Amino acid sequence: MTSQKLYLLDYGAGNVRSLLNAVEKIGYSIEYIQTAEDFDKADKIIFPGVGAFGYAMQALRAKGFVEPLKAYVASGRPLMGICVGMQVLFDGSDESPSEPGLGIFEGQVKLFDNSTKTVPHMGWNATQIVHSTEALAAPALSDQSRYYFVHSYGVPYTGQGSQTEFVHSATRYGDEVVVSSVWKGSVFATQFHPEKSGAAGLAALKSFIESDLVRPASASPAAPPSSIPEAFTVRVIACLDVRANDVGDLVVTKGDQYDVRESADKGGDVRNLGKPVDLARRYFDEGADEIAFLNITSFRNMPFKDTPMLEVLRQASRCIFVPLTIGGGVRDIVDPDGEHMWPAVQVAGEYFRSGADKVSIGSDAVYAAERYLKRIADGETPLDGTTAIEQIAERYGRQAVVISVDPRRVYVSGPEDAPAHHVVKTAFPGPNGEQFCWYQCTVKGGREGRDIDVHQLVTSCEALGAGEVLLNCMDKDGTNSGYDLELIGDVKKAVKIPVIASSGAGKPEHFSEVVKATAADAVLAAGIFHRREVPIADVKAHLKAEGIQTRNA
Ligand code: 1PR
Repeated sequence: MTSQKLYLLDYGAGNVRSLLNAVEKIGYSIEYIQTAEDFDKADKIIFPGVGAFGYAMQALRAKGFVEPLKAYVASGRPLMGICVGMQVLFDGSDESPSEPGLGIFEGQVKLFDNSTKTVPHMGWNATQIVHSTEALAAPALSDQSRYYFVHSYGVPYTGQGSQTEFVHSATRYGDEVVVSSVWKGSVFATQFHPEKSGAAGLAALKSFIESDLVRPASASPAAPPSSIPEAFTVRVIACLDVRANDVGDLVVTKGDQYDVRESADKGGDVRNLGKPVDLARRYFDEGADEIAFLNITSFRNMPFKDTPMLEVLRQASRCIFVPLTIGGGVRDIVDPDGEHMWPAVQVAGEYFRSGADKVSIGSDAVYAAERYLKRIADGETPLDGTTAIEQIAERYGRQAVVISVDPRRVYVSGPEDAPAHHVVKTAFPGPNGEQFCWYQCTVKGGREGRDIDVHQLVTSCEALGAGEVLLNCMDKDGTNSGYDLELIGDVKKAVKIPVIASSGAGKPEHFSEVVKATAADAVLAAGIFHRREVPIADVKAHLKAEGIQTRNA
């Protein structure tokens, strides 16, 4: 395939690796716009958006890009904005009230209401084309497809006034309908991430690149917000626990209640279920909505730059076009030479630059929550900006920060036996008939229990700025006996951010059960996918049959 050039607006937006990979995948190369003069030579620009509205506008201004960008648009040359790259085309955002937007489109970006739903809006949703322009070459969005959204702010869709001239599609998220793409003249922009939206997203990107897509100037009647259907889906996530085995090969392994070694009579080796990139690629092809790699031993004995997970991410992100999460060892690190220090935010930055979309933090989230609670108990300001969660959320947005929780049950006779903890009544009594339990958080891959419960952990981490909870359960991990519904339901009620149900999936019915019983936002499994016991397609078909919307890959 010939490699043609596209221009990418480089304003330091963080992770553009996924976009580069997607553009290359469809046969094009990227040249960066790094100075105001570079706008003159550009004939097709992609304007990526990562992070916050204010950060993006400040960066555009600092680079002297605001006027050249407006002039470029006025000249009628094509521009495609993505996510925050769409939002900054509007007048302004409640996210950064002091930073005016580019004002190319009329309207204000507003925060979603989290009293009625989980925020961020994170996952796969439909885009409903709202205008009746008989366009010869409309950007290729399909009403039948789902696209990957991740944002806490959006432009409310009204279908009135100037919106009839530029709104291309709208998307319902619970009780709100937002603009999901705009198209006017030769400006096309999406709130979702085409580069993370599988085949449908690549098709949207390709249609922008390969056609002229000039929308006729006349306004046309637009569909009313009430006509936009709910189409948000539950995400199905494949999780790969990765470590080196005893002969030094990097393998996907799988624990049984976190024990990843075969029994002694089978040799006691680390279980080997395949190669990380190969398996992840298989899951992408089979329709996984997201893939998580957990580096379960953190490779503590080598310089961080040499950690094999960076190369795993680089390779995986070249062939996988759904969100990738990386966990394990996201904290302040000192290299074995004792000299080179990597603050957690830099560790995360290396992962993002290698192709990750989110980082997950396990042990360090527990320590951060402990310090947060202590500051409250001591009457100090609870947020001091020193934790990895705060720093990564501030730099890359909270949607990029997942906390991975490894709890286990501690049975008690009643709440009075654990007054410092959030005790729940259980329908599954303990070994001595105990009717109650609390969920103790652990660190170091479950090897050390701490005096903090899951409720304390997730609420503290949400306050610190985490954007999502990956909720494992040591008692259920690898058992195939179904998710811990009591744990997940309890956490789901405690936070507004998305909760991923993990540990224990054994058959398709377990997935629908956990969604119906707890309203989990995503369902994750490992063992049954690795061992090919249940294909991802069967899980999705079952969810659909149970009335739960999923994405068709
Ligand atoms: O503490 O920030 O370095 O992160 C370490 C990460 O490694 C954490 O996310 C922790 O959950 C993970 N981890 C550490 N040790 C293990 C282990 O298994 N020995 N894996 C481990 C945890 C649990 C799930 C698993 C689900 C689904 N794995 O991710 O994939 O339980 O399994 P199933 O469907 O087979 O039941 P840090």
